Amino acid sequence: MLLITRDMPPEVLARARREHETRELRLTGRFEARHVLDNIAGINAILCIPADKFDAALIKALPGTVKVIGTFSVGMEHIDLDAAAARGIKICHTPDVLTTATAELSLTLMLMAARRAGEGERILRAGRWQGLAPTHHLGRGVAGKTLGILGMGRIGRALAEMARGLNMQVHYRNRQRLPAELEQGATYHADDASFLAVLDFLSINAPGGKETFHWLNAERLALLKPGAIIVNTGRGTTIDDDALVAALCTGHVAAAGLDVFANEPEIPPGYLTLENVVLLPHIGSATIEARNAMGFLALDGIKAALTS
Ligand code: 8YV
Repeated sequence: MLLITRDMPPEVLARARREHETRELRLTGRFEARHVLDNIAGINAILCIPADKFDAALIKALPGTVKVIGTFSVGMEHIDLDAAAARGIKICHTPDVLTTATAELSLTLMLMAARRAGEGERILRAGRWQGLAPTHHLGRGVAGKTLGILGMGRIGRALAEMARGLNMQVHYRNRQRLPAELEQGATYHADDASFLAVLDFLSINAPGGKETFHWLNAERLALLKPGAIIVNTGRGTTIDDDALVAALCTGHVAAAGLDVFANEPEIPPGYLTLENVVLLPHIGSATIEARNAMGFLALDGIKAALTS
């Protein structure tokens, strides 16, 4: 029997019901281990999302019937992979199929932040627009500017391709330098200081977890050129929010576009009152096409794990 923690797109749910007996929790908001443990009898597979924290304690408490956990995400930092391996529980996730959707959202945030789109819409909706004026609501263009990508994996590379189409110069920081055919002319930086110093825009497309925790802290923010713009569709934990709020207040960082937050659905209150921040509710992969493909891929992985 398949335990599904959250509501799923209709076509995904229909396929899950055809292939499995299902127990559907339709959880919303904060996850607690008891949500799974109270409903685990007879379960051999689980379909979850990044908000569902499968830490070592929860994995240890799962019964031996559980053979696989499929996550409806490319990110896997919410699952203790070592604990799962120790229990012989297989893990599957949904890479590739959300690459374009997530890169498109990084680009959306970049353009929204650069052109002050959120702020402009708020002015209109509040009835505060006084008409077109040559000096009104000036933003920044992206053409000819330097985009730095932290994390040049599948999503980072898809964003780089889009940015080249906008005539941006792409620089990147990554665990290792990519081969030329993947680099496509992007400039690799072996250290943070040389990377941050040349950027007009910084896009975070790296995974979460310990390795990237608070990577963008006060020290690295200070290395950015004044007036840089930052977007994040990776994980909220990569940014030290207090430091970014401070940099947005002084204008050292001109604007930011954020789709992910450390303690979702909580938004650090400092962002809420700032006009120069675009805030979106973790919708990087939220296209009908990507979400269906993610569900199908997770179900493929679950089936393969149960039949191998
Ligand atoms: C997920 C994500 O689609 O794939 C990931 O790692 O963060 C998202 O794009 C979303 O969290 C729904 O599971």
